[in-house]
Amino acid sequence: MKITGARVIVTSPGRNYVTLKIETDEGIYGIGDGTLNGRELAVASYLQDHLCPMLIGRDARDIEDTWQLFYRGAYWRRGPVTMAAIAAVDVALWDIKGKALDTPVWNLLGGRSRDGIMCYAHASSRSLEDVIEQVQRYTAEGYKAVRVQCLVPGLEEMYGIPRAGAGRTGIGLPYVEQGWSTEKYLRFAPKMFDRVRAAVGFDVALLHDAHHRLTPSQAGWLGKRLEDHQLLWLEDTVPAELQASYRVIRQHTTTPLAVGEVFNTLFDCEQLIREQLIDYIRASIVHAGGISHLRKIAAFAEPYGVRTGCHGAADLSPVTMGAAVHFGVATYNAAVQEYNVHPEEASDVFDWDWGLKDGFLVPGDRPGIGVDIDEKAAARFEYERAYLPISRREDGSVGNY
Ligand code: GCO
Ligand code: MG
Repeated sequence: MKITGARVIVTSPGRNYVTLKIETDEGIYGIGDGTLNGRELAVASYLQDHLCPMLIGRDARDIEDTWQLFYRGAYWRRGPVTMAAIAAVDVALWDIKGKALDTPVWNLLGGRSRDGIMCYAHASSRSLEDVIEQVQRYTAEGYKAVRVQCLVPGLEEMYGIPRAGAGRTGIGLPYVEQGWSTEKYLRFAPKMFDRVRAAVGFDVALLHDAHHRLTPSQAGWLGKRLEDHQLLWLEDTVPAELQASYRVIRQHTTTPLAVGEVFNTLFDCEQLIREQLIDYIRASIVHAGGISHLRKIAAFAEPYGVRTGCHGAADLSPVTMGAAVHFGVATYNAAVQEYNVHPEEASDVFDWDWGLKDGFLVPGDRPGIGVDIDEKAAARFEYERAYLPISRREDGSVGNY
């Protein structure tokens, strides 16, 4: 089965998405996601200018060989741009294989370990009362887990998840800057969980994201203070590249720790997993080299008791989410999948068969990954340059996003 075409579709139905479509001489095509929030065109060029020409004429069945060709063959390895581009190719080829064999991708990954993967929703607001109401609403809808984020009193903006449209406009700048104070955050976060747990009880799993803004000792203190609230996880406490920091954090708290949405390969988390410094690895299919590489991360983590809790913010397209659902039902140590509703217009462009059932994401029964793209509709939503907000600390210096 020869690859006859490979093209990149950049579209912005509510937000930017980069999709790769690979065509074969048997009339079967597959799609993969290469979206890298705020740096989308770098991946589009990497694919268009460098990988697509090499794909033409290759056998679409040889997924592993194609992965190795692009990873090892480039000499310049790793990094988010490279690994998102490789992921787009990889997922498109798994999609083709599923369609060629007339079977969903979970069946190619060893079959099901479960019928659906538990997901978590997002309660996020400027007001704590509103956050509590959101948790209650999600619980009533059947969600088993909810991430809790709230505006820190004394700060002007939320952090971590930009409000809709943020980043597209700034005052005199093409990007938005937001003030940050770790001290104010640390005073508030434990009280927030005191209030939320008192209101919603312990039947719902709660999660929280610190977005890389703490030092190891601050993280240890926060984790310790939150222990009685029994979080499912405390995410991204310190900058993710500081793997050794987790030794300090781990010695100070038993709150479960998650890290890794910005990781691109196993090498970014090898120490964290081998030393059992974390409980959940958050690497995603799109940013960690596709299904083929994420499987290897998961396989490495399994004997150490580390489970996956893959990133799934709205910048991870319905294509990645489709692949993630197959990965989540097939992979033994997949624990939870982040889930964020995509912008409404995304369903004009993408058509997917995965769905939400009682707090679990479940695959549909189409062959491949079960997601398609309407290229005509995609052309109606032109790319718009967008940036993630920049964080500035109270002393004026740039902080970690
Ligand atoms: C999460 C993430 C997101 C990221 C975003 C960056 O846990 O979902 O931290 O909120 O900030 O996906 O592109
Ligand atoms: Mg996060």
